[in-house]
Amino acid sequence: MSRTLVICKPDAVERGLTGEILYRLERKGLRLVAAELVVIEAETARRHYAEHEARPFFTELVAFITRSPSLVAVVEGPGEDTWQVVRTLMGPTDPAQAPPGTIRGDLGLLLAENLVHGSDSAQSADREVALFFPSLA
Ligand code: 3AN
Repeated sequence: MSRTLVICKPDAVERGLTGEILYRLERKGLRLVAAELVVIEAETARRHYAEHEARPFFTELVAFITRSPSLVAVVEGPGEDTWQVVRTLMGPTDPAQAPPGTIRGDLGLLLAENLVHGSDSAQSADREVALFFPSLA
């Protein structure tokens, strides 16, 4: 069993797509372990996206993820690669390039508003679950 962090970002909440996104994860067979609708604090966002700190879009990224509530969740699956299962369901970063059948491919168009975040490795999953849900660490 392993767990990973999923964020239905502000664009997903604003567009009323959190049910659709969680539905896809649950239908796949992943189990919801924790979920919270919350406006992510700027400091938490900066820590979450620390690897992008030097990138030109960092300020924009933090402003976007903190602009309105996100649905932050932890999901669990039977294998060691739950993070990868979620990434496959999400599709590539740029929704315009994401194939049909994926969350981003079916529901998104904009790189900066790509609906969903999923941890990108087992190590990131552990770090991100601990950041948003310290009681699960
Ligand atoms: P992913 O969300 O697929 O893990 P990352 O980790 O490369 O993608 O990027 C994190 C977030 O930063 C993306 N979800 C996207 O919203 C934003 N982002 C990535 N590249 C760019 C870019 N070139 N311009 C604007 N925003 C970007």
